[in-house]
Amino acid sequence: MTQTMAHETRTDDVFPVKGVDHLKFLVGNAKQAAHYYSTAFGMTCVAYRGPEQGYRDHAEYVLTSGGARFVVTGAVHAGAPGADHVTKHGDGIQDIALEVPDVDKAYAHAIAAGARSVAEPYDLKDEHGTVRVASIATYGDTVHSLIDRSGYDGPFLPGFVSRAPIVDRQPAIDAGLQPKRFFQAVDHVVGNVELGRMDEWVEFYRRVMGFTNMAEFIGDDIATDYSALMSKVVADGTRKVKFPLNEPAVSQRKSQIDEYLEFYDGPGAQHIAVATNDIIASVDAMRAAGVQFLDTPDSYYEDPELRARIGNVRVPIDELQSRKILVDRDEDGYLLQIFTSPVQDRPTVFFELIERHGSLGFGKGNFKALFEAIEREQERRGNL
Ligand code: TYF
Ligand code: FE
Repeated sequence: MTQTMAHETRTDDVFPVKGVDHLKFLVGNAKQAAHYYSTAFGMTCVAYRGPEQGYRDHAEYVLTSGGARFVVTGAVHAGAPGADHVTKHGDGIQDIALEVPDVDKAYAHAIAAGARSVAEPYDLKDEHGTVRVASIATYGDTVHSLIDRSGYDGPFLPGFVSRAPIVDRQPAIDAGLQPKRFFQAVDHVVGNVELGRMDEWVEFYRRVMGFTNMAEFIGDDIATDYSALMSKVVADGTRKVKFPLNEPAVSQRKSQIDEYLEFYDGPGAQHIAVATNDIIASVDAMRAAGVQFLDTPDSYYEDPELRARIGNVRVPIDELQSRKILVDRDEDGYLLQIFTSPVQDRPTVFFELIERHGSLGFGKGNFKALFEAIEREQERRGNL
């Protein structure tokens, strides 16, 4: 079944990272995407840049929830950079930007280790200060921008202006109808890569960023039994940044990863897991706003083996069952998690809500139930 491997000990950090700086989504309609993340994900729009600022190519909205920051970018004319990204991939994540203490050092290390350059280090400046940025390529058309914002105190990046939230959630918060925040951080970002390439990408993150293989991964037998995928997790030295990497496994039916690769037209970011302190409140608020989550059959909650294994969690199992929230326990603690359906018409990018209580895992005990749920949706789409 699932195998374990000791986390490699590290003596020096060749590529220190402070965390995920932001996730940049290239979308067909940034105005509506910003509205969706405001209403359905409870995020706050804090900054904007567009034609009004003399920025001719895109409209860009910056949304935050605690420490999580999304940027949704839409082209405003046909020839704008990135317009072809949306044509090819649909709405998707083009940049998984990392905050680093020293952009030049990190970039030099990455390039020396064989990473492909997307942008050499440069400065962005305005009245709020200077931000140093560089970018390197990762899987598919996805990039990692490297960002040092220590010399800047503005709303996002030089050129962006502060703006008022798109929706005023305060009345709903005051009435107890919504939590203040639906989530407070990005927990992990998962990449889907081509068949047979997973180990190359694990090696890429090791060589280029000094990331190490985390204990949990999905081995061969689990893949052929039911999941039709293989997965390994790489993380930075502090384990603040965690990147699971999936590849399709050869199986009778079309793997969920094959379906993604077909509809995204290549490798890309598959799901964003966001960390919440109250998954019950978050799921209720998101469902009320129309977000659809994967279904979990009642048999999952009625399984005596599962009940025995998970023991007591902070809420009665009924509370999880009525909301289809999954639960998993390992030697360090437990976690609660739930997955949305894809958030665009293509069966590509989706989200996960995760509430951790000690567990550092990814819910391996739920893979069977989860993958069966995904396969039921694949079947409905006619892609199995
Ligand atoms: O990030 C993870 O590993 C879990 C499980 O296609 C998972 O969220 C893995 C692959 C997948 C969906 C979820
Ligand atoms: Fe996940």
